[in-house]
Amino acid sequence: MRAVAVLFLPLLVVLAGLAWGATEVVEHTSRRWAERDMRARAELLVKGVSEPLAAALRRDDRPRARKALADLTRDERVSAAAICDAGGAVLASTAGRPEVIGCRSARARGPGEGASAAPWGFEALGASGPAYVTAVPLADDQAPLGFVLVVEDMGWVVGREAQARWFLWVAFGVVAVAAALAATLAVRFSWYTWTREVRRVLWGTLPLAGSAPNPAQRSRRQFQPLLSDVRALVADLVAEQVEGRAGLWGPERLRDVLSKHLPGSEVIVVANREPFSHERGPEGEVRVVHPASGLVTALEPVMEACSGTWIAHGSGSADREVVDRQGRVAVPPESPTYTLRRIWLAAEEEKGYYDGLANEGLWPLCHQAHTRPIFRGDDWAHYREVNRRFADAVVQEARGTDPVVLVQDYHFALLPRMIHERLPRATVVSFWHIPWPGGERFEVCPYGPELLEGMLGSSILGFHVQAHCNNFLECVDRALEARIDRERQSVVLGGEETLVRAYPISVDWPSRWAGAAPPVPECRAELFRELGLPAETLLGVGVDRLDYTKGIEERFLAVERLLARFPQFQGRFSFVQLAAPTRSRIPRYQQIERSVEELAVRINGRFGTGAYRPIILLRAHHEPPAVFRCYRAADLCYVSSLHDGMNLVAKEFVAAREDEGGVLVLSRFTGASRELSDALLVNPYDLEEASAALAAALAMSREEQRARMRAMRALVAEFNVYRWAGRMLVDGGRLRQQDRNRARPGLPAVRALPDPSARVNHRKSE
Ligand code: ADQ
Repeated sequence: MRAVAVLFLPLLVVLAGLAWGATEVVEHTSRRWAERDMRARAELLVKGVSEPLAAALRRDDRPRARKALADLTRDERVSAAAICDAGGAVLASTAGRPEVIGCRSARARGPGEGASAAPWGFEALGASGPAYVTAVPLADDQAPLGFVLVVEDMGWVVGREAQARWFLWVAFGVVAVAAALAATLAVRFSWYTWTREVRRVLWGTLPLAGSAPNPAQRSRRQFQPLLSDVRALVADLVAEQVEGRAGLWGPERLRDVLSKHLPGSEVIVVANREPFSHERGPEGEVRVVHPASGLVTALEPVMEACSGTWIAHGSGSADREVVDRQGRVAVPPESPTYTLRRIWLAAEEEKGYYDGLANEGLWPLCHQAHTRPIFRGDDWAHYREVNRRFADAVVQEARGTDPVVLVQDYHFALLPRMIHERLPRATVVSFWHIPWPGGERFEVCPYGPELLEGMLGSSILGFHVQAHCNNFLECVDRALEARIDRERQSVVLGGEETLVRAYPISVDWPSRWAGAAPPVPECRAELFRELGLPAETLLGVGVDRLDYTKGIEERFLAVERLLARFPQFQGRFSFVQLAAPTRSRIPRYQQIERSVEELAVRINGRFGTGAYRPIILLRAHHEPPAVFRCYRAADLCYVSSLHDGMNLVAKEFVAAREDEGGVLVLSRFTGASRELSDALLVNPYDLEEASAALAAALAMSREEQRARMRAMRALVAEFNVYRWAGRMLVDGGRLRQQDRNRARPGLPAVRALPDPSARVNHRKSE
């Protein structure tokens, strides 16, 4: 109703304005027409008696003039008349001529001496109201003789105008009412259509609270592009509302979410990488190491917030020495809050599952970084077997029948289905931390359908960005006989639905490592001292595992190009690269380690002088305090990934800079570039663009740095890792509730287990 009033009132005002304007125009025009008519009529009347009047004027014959004037006033509209001589004196006048209508005043309103002898007229106040006075000139052959004043009553004109005005107002009133009715109906109709469509969208949005929408109720095509945006928004709003709180996410809120949405649930994380490894040091001591891994960076604070169990491959040299008989150890070592369960893998298992299928097959398959994927039958067998062993561990660790299992990454594509088959009441939320390739590219993988089926054992399957979700759906479409619901962003396989959603990963906020670090100037002074850099040095930083997808070679080449193009930076700019060796048993990684080192040597040979080194390559794993010190000491951070699911280094750099200083130069091919649009975004292959961005970063004013950094910090603060985990867990909780509701007696079990023997039928026939 308010919408109708909002539309109707302006309409009414506009119509009233139009009515007023129209009456003005009509009155003015009809008045002009009436005056013209009255002048014509007066002229005609005067013409009829012009002879006696002209004679009376010539001879100054007043009785004759009066008689002729009396003839004039016989016309019903003429109330009075007078005859004036050429000098403007009244020669004769009928009775009833008002004093104000005189010969001199009439002459003064006329066209003046020597003007044409056309009649002229004017309005005046007559004896019985408004009157129109027409002056009709009289002349003989030689000269003007004078003029005749004809006073016509204007009552009829005024009456006609009032009538026209009344008609107009009535007409506009009718139009206003009709328009209001039409507007009301239109608004009601379109509002109904919109709300009906939005209701449909929302209904489809709350996938976790209802069954799949009836095809007959599908939203219209024009709403399709809006669907995912509206869905995401509504899901967020609903989540905020359900939680009854807004503001930044943190460990406490995450704990609240867990207790509200997954009350009494145990959380089990499965990841290849452990959050802490125990290594034997050179003096025989056991050291705790934080692995260089984005996944660990993201999940460790989550586990601390919600306790539970983390199941991972025990890969540290002293890992076995600190666990109990079941391979369990409480972590973090300094103040334990959750359990780490280690799985031991034989060397050949590790080689086949981890080095082989996962890192020589799936990693290059999913990243567009021009390294050919390698698929070996043995590796695939090990991959399946190791996935099965982790499934066993999940079953062993589960205290109840319905844990929430968070399956992490490309090492465990088969695990979700294995868990689902053994713990059908478990809620399996999987997250794929790397990009997902397009359909054509994925088809080179000989085990594609099995991988997809395995992943579709998840209740929820998460990727960093929507594009990866879309790619996944495309692959399912090409490889499996599954129903894809693009509106709900889900896949139904064997009667079971998996939601496919984008959950952009992030870092903890406020960053504990930044909080624990010394102030920025101190970090800078310490690092400069350690590296032997002069105080005025401009410093760039890169932090990566030594992986070919990270574009470290392209980064060094961009630094070289910067120094060649902008010689003013020679001797003044150094780039420190923290490079953690990774997957070193794989030949491609040995090759990248070599080529990165050779490149650093070549560039240092070309531009280095004395103690000055343009590239400082620190080939080692660094603990987080050292990494954050570098972020805080640097003038810029360059993330040049050739393809990256998200890239947490970019977000860590932002989180590290509470001084709002420093510039982030970021590859467009990272997931992070979709969020951090205030970074200087570059194509890392384009050395001209990249070197220009580095130069711009080094020349950027403090104000601009601050403005950009402030915007990025606000974004990372809001979209932090607690939110990432919270969103997935809230969705998992809702899905779980939905399953429980359906499992109540008398209701059909929609998420029934598929028949494993029938699974081969899910493959699309060739
Ligand atoms: P990664 O490929 O491992 O992660 P990234 O997201 O950049 O990449 O995270 C790397 C992490 O390792 C950061 O926390 C960084 O501080 C740390 N690190 C890097 N080099 C280090 C070094 N030399 N010493 C010590 N620590 C170092 C995968 C995907 C990414 C995705 C994450 C999280 O490839 O796209 O962002 O998972 O989902």
